[in-house]
Amino acid sequence: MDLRKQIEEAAREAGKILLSANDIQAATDEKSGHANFVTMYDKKVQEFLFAELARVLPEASFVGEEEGAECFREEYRRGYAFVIDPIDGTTNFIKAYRPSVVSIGLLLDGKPFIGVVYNPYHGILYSAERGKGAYRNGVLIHSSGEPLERSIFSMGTAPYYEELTARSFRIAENYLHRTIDMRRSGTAAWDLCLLAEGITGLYYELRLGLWDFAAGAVIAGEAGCVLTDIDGNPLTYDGPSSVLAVSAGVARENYMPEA
Ligand code: LIP
Repeated sequence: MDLRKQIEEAAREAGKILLSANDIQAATDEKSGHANFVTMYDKKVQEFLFAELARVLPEASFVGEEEGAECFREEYRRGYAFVIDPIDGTTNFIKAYRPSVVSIGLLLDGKPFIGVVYNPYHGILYSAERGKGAYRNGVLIHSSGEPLERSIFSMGTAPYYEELTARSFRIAENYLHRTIDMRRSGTAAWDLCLLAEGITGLYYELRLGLWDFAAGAVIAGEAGCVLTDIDGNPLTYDGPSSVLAVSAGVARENYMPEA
């Protein structure tokens, strides 16, 4: 079975832990930052994936959201490095607001190589491998060809970083006047997949951990999207960043935020 298929299998198995979760509120702790929660299921899924994927690719290194620090060590720039968000959309998970997803990114020599995002609640799996296209449940997908004015956009509020709130909403107001309407899913990985599938035309968030966007960025990139930071600089994969991602159609025009 090829590497991407094996990672997809691991994501589906991890998804079963989310579906079997109960009494989530009692299993919840707070991390640093505003409304930044972690549940025992985030840790359980991360533990499972670290073990399972180490079996699949023994030479790989690992970085996961629940390791506690946005630690990107030098060794991740060489060879394979898994970048894992065991439950992207933890607040959604705690509040039973769907979806929350399992997000597994694989970097090769510090560059995005494979991405798998699995929504166990709706049985939807997105995956991509560099140079081989992006897929939704095994069907090839492409981003939208529509211009901004005929698109809906999604945004992330970067809720853990209150100093970013004012700018996040200035940009949202600016895009609301240039698009049809706005959506907020609560999970960056899912937002990037909806962009890849041509449902939205633009997604942005002013600060994300590498684990929030590593997998979704491969999927969106392979579906024809253009990804930068919020100021239009090339997206880097060595730590937290802002993300601005647009469809192939929107990429053809000036789409930078005017705020
Ligand atoms: C979440 C992101 C979401 C963002 C949240 C949070 P988590 O990731 O997916 O887009 O708005 O603040 O960062 O913490 O649930 O893995």
